[in-house]
Amino acid sequence: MHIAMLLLDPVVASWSHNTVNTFLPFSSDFNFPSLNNSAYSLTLQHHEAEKQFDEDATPWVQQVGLHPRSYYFHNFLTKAELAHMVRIAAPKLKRSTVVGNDGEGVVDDIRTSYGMFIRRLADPVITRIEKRISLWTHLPIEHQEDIQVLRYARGQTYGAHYDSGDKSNEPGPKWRLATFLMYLSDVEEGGETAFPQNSVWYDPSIPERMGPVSECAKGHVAAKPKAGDAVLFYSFYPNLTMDPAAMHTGCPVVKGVKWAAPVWVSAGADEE
Ligand SMILES: O=C(O)CCC(=O)C(=O)O
Repeated sequence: MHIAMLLLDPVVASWSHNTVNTFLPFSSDFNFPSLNNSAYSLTLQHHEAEKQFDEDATPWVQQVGLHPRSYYFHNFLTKAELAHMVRIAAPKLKRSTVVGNDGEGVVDDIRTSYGMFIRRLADPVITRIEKRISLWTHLPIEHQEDIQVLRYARGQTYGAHYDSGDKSNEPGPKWRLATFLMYLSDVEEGGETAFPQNSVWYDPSIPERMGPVSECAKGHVAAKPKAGDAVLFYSFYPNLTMDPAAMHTGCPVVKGVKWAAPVWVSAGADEE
């Protein structure tokens, strides 16, 4: 019973940065019941993975939100990859915009960060990251928009918003199924990505294990920025209706600086 649950647990999986392995379910508590051969070898693999687990290096993923469906990727980027993105972005930052009524970018107080876009497939490092995002969202790389790199100084924020509308909405981007948001820095305080609209934790013990968060994130499903980690959430249910709980905010940075890199992934290929 216990081992069956372990083998089928879809919540936690690990991978390596350059190759994508078979899912290795990760759990710290099991003993060795009698098993058939294939289950036994998977158990041994799992045992090996567990011995080598390094909190600051081993990539693994956990579901954080039931609503919206959201997943936290620990150690998604290597230090070299995140430094590469910051190096490209730093000299090119401009005040971030939102999509206006005519589809053009407009400056708005709801979004006070600075940012820029890195062209898709810009170089081998960017391509490798985009391929990894494609593998983990299970959505084709052509459906990704350019990676955006954002820098938030103290007090800067992105107020509560949806990344996508559907056909029933007025102007603005549509059919962005998923957002994959990479964190390129730690933040001393604040800067969480929080879901303030009736979000529900996957497991009610997660917030306590996550530790203190700023006022803006309290009481909501939230992800705390950590350099190299990422959060993935889906703005639509599998039946293609919008998930109201996908409303999210980049909480104000209280202390430190936040670097983040969102990628929007749409239902269709990006035409740019
Ligand atoms: O910075 C964040 O945590 C959120 C960013 C965001 O909401 C966005 O770029 O759509």
